[in-house]
Amino acid sequence: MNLRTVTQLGIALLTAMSGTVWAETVKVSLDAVETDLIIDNAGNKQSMWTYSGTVPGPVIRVTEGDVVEFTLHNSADNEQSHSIDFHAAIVDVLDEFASVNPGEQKSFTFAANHPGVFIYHCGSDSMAEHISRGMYGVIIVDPAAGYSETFPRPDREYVLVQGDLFAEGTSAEDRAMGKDWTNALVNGKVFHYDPVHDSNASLTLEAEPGERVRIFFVNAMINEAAAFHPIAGIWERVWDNGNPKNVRYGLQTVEVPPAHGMVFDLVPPADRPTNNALVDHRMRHALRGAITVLMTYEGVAPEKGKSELIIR
Ligand SMILES: [Cu+2]
Repeated sequence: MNLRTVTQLGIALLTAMSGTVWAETVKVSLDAVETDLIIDNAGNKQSMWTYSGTVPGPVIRVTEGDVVEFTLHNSADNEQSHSIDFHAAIVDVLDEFASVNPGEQKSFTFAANHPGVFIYHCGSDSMAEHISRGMYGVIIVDPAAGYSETFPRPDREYVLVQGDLFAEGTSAEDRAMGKDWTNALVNGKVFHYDPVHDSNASLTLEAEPGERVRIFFVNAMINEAAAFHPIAGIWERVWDNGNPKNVRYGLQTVEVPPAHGMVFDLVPPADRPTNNALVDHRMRHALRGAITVLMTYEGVAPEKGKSELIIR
């Protein structure tokens, strides 16, 4: 073994040891649940179709290189066939993403080889109806390389998923064509985190002044892009699709197309408490629910925007 080989072996070992990230097999299972859900801060309900009973469905978080062993259960109590389309997977639409009849289940595996923030959604007929009734969620694939100078570690993380609300009973065809659209949902509710525009709202996003706040934003609307802007702020960095290689700096408004996700960092001033309104600047969406307040102040509970509390 010559010196060069030893050096290469040493570098390889160091790389392996410092990476501290090892590919894992992650088991994930979701249930298709057709149920009535509260869709605003006043407690109004609507008939929704969901993954595991919430809109959006559970946040799935894996690391680049992991293998996801996935199972979708479709309860015999349901009336509809359902399916799942993971945008983080490279598979066969006619195989892995095929519909599952009520009373049946389907399992498949995929390797999460691309880092970023991806939507998952139902692809069963009519896809427009299944998505706009709530069958969508987020899978975050953290980069295997971890944090770096261009992809710094955030102090808080929040997931925001924007979706549609149509009038109860709107047909699949009308949904697809945008008829009887009533509201924009943020994490399943109208003005979910906006006590300014909705006196029934009790939640906001919170951080300490000067903290780096990372927003995993996914647009689950079926027809329209979201023009994401932090009122009274500037996106310090934005990563298209959430991939650390796709970094951009100092942006004001970023268009996020339907069924796409991006990662947005905001670093509010450190010397004073401030408020931002994270808004879809398309006024039709903003005024119908797509405004989220981020408050910064001293003394925010340390667990907010961490681990399980990146969505609530
Ligand atoms: Cu479905």
